[in-house]
Amino acid sequence: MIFRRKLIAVAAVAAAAFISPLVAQAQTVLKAADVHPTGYPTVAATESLGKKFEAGTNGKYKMQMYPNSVLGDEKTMIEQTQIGAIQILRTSLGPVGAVVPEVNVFNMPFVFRDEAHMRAVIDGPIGQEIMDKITASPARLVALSWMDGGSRSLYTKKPVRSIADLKGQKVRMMGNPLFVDTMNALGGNGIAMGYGEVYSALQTGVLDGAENNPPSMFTSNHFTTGAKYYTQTNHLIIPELLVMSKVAWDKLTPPEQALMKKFGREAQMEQRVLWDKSVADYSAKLKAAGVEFIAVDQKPFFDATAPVRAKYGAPYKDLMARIAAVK
Ligand code: GTR
Repeated sequence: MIFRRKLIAVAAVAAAAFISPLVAQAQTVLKAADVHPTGYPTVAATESLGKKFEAGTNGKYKMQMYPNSVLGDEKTMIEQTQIGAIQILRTSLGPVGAVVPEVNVFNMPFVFRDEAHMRAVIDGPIGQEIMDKITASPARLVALSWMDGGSRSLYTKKPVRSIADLKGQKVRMMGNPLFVDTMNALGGNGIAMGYGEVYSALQTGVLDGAENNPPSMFTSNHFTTGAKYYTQTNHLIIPELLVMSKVAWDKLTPPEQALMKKFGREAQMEQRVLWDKSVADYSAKLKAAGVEFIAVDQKPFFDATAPVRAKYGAPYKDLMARIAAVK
C-alpha cells in the first residue's frame, strides 16, 4: 500500500516535471498597455479582464500590464498595437481619430450634452457602430469596449474665469488636429503634445496650461507645476477605448474571441464604477492641494467651437443628429 502510494507520488512528480515546462511554454503572454499608473480605473479594469481571460482559457493566455506610459505615449502605443508588438491597449479615442477619422464624431467639442448622454450613446447601437468602424478600418485594431474618461476641463497657471481670459494662452491638446482647432477656436493657442511631455513643458513655461479630467490632472502631477486653476468648461467628453491588435486577435479561436469581447464589455462596466469614485476622490485631493475649481458659463465655449463641429462634423451630419436624439 505504502509502496503504491509512493509510486503514485513519484509518478505525479515525474508527470508534473514533464508537463509544467510544456504548460509554461504554451502560455502566451498578452502585453497590455496604458499611459496611466497602476490603480487607475482603466488599468484596474483591464487587469481584471486579463485575469478572467487567463482563467477562461485555462491559463493558455496571461496578461502582462505595462502601465504608466512605459511603452511610450498613446500615438506610439497605437502604432505598436497596429503592428502587433502590443496586444491590448487602453487609449483615449482622441489620438485614434488620427488613424480612424470616422471616430472623430465622438471627439468633437460638446458633442455630448453631459456624461450621462455619452454613456447612453456608447452603451447603445451608436457605440457599437463606432467600434465596428474601428474594427473594419484598415487600422488593424479590433475594438473591444469603451471606458469612461469623464469630462475634460482646462487647467492653467493664470485663472480662466471667462473665455476672454484664455486669449493667447498656450494649452496642450492631444495629438489630433481637431483638438488644436478646438483650442484655437476658444482663443487659446493649442499645442499638440504627448501626455508624458506635458509635465516638463508646464514647468519650463513652454505651456501655460493643459486640459484633462481630475484623476489625470492629479496622477500626472500637473497641478504641482503652478497650473492650479481648474476651469470647468467640460469642453470634451471623450470615451476611452480598449482595443486589441488585429495580429493578436487573429490568433484567438472564435470561442476565445467571444470570451475576450464578453470580458471587454464587463471591463467597461467595472471601470465605470471605479471611475465615478476616482473623479470624486481626485477632485477632493486636488482641492486639498490648493487647486481652485472655477465654475464658468459653458455657453460661450460651446458657441465658440461651433465652427469646429461644422468642419469636422460635415461628413457625419446624420450621425450627429442621431447622437443628439439619444436620451
Ligand atoms: C487622459 C486619458 C489618456 C490620455 C490623456 C491625455 O484623460 O485617459 O488616455 O489621453 O488623457 O491627455 O493624453
